[in-house]
Amino acid sequence: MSNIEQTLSIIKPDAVERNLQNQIKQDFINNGFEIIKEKKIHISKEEAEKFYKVHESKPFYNDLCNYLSSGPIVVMTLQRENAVMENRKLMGATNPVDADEGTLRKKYGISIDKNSVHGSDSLENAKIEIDFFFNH
Ligand code: IDP
Ligand code: MG
Repeated sequence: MSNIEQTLSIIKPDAVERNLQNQIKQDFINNGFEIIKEKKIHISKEEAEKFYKVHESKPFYNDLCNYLSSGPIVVMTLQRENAVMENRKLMGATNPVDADEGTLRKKYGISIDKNSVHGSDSLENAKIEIDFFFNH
């Protein structure tokens, strides 16, 4: 039984700055993801605050929003079987020092804030996040 899903992926400023986007896109393709939509953008602090609203109460919220709006990012809609969970597995743990060997955050992440990639954490949030970047 197939369960094709779409999820939202962001290549964060630290990775775009190091020109890693093609390598990371190839990692997605090698792991069975199809890149359905893609755009390179530079969002404002206000947009970052909206995107990360779930983290509003966290002590790192302000830094996080400054960071995501600090430079260009690449946002993508990725599609494959169980895309949400498979992307989370491919990304690895939030903190690169805890991420398993071979995961994107292990390979490319610099620190917990500069961890190179974002991925939706549920199918429900994937729909909201895809809508946020691609449907208005
Ligand atoms: P996730 O990106 O693995 O889903 P979340 O808990 O949703 O992790 O946090 C969103 C982002 O906020 C993380 O990717 C990371 O960059 C940043 N972040 C999370 N926890 C901390 C922290 O304790 N200090 C600084 N930044 C953090
Ligand atoms: Mg998250």
